Amino acid sequence: MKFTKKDFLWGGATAANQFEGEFNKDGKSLNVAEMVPYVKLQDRASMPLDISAFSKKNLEKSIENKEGLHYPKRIGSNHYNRYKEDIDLLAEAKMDIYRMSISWGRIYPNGDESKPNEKGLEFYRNLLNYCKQKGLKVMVTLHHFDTPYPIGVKYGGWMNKEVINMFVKYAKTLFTEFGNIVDFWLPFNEINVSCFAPMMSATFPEDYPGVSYDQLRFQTLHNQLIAQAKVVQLGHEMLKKKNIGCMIANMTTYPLDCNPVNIIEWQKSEQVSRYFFFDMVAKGEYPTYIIKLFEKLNVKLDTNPEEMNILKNNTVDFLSFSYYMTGTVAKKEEGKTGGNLMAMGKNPFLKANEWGWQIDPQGLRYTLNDLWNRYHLPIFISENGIGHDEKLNDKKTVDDDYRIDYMHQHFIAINDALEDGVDVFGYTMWGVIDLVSAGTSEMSKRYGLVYVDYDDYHNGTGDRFKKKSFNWFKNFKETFEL
Ligand code: BGP
Repeated sequence: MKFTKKDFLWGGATAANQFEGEFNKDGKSLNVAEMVPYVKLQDRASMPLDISAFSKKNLEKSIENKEGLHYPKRIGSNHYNRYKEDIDLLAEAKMDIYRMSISWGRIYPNGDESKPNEKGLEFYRNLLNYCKQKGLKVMVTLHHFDTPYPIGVKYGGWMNKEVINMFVKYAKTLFTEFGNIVDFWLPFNEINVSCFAPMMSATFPEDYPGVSYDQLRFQTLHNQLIAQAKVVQLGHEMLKKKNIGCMIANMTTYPLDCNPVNIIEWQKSEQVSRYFFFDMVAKGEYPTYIIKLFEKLNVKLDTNPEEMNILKNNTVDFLSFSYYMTGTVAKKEEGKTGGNLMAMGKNPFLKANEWGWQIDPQGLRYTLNDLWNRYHLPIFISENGIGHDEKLNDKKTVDDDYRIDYMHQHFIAINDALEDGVDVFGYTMWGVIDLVSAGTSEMSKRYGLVYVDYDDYHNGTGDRFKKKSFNWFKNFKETFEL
């Protein structure tokens, strides 16, 4: 049997801060994501990331880099200079869509300028036009962990409501410039990350003495949710299209077993770690379970009825999420594994990659059904894939059969969900051309169908080589058997 949905959009995804390089060219400012050094991990499965690395004090050292530390995201995969070659590869792989992000700091380096940086606009104009020339649809993320650092310094990051206005101004510029060539917009990548690590949105606890960490993380998220809703409102006015989503890091879990205490624990965890974020962007109001949580944590949001109306009236046109793994939840945890920000409970039925990320294609079918049943909105899977440490072989390729198997199983799960009646309309494979890992800052945690010749210290030519999975992807629509 073949995959039946003819107009399904298949493609690949990247993010500016992990892929472009040229971190200070043509007027661009540094962002928080680019300031975290690469530190060799002794034990890869010991993730998640140590978020204390994101303290302002630590990051400041990286501006002058007196300690000789290495910052892989500043060089990325040198896409800034090789974008034509990269887009050619996506077109050659017969992709329908490319998900990329625009770097805020290339357009408004300090956030508060009255005019955008023309050089930054020019780069993206050329890139987007080239995508169109090659027949690719484009999905653009406006914020992929890359709040410009100057916004952190001058405004204290996303705790400051002024940053909402700066972000809306940035969105307005992009809608004006590229509204006619971009097919889908995602104001935020994994918006819920700000709730787990507000420092990644330039909210540094050291700037807010006396304010609790819970207050910081929920207020940072709240301000981003308001920005998200305002960008939806603006997009609907300016673009006259319904093509705006919001991307959420989806961390599906199962109860460890059928012990009722574990079921209750799991249900609570699903609400707080998953449904909360989808509820906010799809239904536009704070759910009662979160209001109760705020009471318990003594979180008092700085907000007003006008903001609540904006949230309610400007919900997303489609749902979008990243899906890599699933985990388990129990009252008494039995051991944790994987995840770049949050570790998850182990599942004895699943295998994991080297970083402990548990591979679960069936879980994708479950997730798609679950979200469809809950929200009845079209769904786009904007990230999925498998990270592997790889080297080029003598034939200048990588025999990544595990990636082919991973894709095959997940594509079957998507087809199953379609058969179940879920309205899922597209998929972009993460890190389609090798790039620097968000969580580890390693180049050697590779996701691509295309190998990029750089190691963790950026030794190498940066040349691109097709892996075995590239050819599989190129042909799967014709040859794919379910
Ligand atoms: C998501 C991010 C991506 C990406 C991916 C894989 O959380 O949106 O930027 O990198 O996860 O994670 P990692 O690079 O840590 O393996």
